[in-house]
Amino acid sequence: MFESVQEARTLFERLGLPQEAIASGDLASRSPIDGTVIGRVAAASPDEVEAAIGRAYEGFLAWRTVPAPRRGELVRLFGEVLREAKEPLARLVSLEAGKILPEALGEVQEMIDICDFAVGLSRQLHGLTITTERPDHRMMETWHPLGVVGVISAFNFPVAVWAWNACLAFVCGDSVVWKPSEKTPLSALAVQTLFERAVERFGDAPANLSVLVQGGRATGEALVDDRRVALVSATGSTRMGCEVGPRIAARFGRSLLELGGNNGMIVTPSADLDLAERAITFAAVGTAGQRCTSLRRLFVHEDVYDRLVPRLKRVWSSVEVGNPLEGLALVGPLIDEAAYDAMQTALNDARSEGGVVQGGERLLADSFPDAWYVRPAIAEMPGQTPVTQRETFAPILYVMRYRTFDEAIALHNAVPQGLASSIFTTDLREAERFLSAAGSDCGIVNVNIGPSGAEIGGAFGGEKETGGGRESGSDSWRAYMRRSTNTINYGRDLPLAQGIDFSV
Ligand code: UN1
Repeated sequence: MFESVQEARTLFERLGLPQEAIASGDLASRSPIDGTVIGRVAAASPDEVEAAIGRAYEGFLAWRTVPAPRRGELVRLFGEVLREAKEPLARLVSLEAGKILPEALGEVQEMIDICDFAVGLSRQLHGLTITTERPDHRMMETWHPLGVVGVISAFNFPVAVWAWNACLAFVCGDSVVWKPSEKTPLSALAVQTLFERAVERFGDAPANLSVLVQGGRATGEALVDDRRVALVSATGSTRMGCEVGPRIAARFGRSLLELGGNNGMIVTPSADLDLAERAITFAAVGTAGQRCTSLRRLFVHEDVYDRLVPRLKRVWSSVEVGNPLEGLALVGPLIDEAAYDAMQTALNDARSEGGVVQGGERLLADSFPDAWYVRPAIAEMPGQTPVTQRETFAPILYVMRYRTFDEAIALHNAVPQGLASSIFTTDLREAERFLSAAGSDCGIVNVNIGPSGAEIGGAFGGEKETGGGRESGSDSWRAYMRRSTNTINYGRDLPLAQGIDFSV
């Protein structure tokens, strides 16, 4: 029989973490696999958070003058440590967040990938040289380290989202204070320990480049309200972002928000339906529908609806649901009972709004009475009713028919969120229109792949209620630095800009 407490102990040992680290404290970690408490950690009080920020600030002051390529060396070593610890760390993520092992391995791989990306970046934190209107002058911009970066992360990507932020922050010369989800404190503790191993190998890094503060709301608030935290990067619900964003703005701090998504896909008459079926399945039921990029709204052209939707229903009724660390399950448990309740509420709303629902029922309650496994649900909706316009963090796919492409794009964009989107088509005109200024209004717009599972090389984030932040690849690093514009006069005169005459 599967023994989650034993598994947690074994993993802690394999990761080189002391068992005492998970033995006591007011914050309990429950494995969603069977609902058992697998460890405990101490939550940080607001005073402890304040002290932690002070330590991280000291770390920043020393780190900011270390040359960026040398800072990259620390992240390179961290990537090595992660490669060595990939399997046990992924198993711990499975155990604590409930995602299936292949996806947990993928999550750790995302951490390794962002390490590699950040190492390269550490030699490319370029500013521009800009032509100046004044003779014997030079104008340029320099990117400097920003300060302490606060990272607030969610349970569903308990390790990778921190890495996207932290690895960029470290090469940019910042220090990091991390408040992980109170549902996944052990994964965070493991990552912090692995990072410290890299710091040891590096040799002369300042102390407290990465500080972990565990806890719930009060811990997060202490981080959000502290003026020494130059940037707060927060991943979570739109409700959380609505509170956090204005509080940070009120003290003129910077925020990077990754909030809710309500991601859509359009399947047009020319689509390759075999590919579409596979992409829809991974995006809608993968991670038990608990990615911010999960597919939630599917718009199918009326000419292909009756070919595609019955196929999806067959997959939905047969997809293997079960223990994410054993067997062949593709769908693990929901994170907790509250997630199950929210799913049932959404399905009831869908029915009362005229939807026809297949699936959604609880599974495996006999073997796991304290865990929340569900059959993924597919809801055929008469239109884009209210329930389809809100994000429910569960495997529910709302399916709608459309007639004209204009109508499909309009429906697609008619929700408050704007994270990820996709289209399945082999028609060049449709694909390009979807990608154009008049197409999808999301931060991520894909053709012939689903909305989830982004690579780290692109900028990750979305518009509207998703919060507008961009993390990970492309030029996201700029959010973790401050820009100084420099004008240098190497002449013997003092010409003023705009030709102003101010001779005395
Ligand atoms: C998230 O769900 O918070 O694109 C992040 C994806 C992953 C990241 C998801 N690379 O699905």
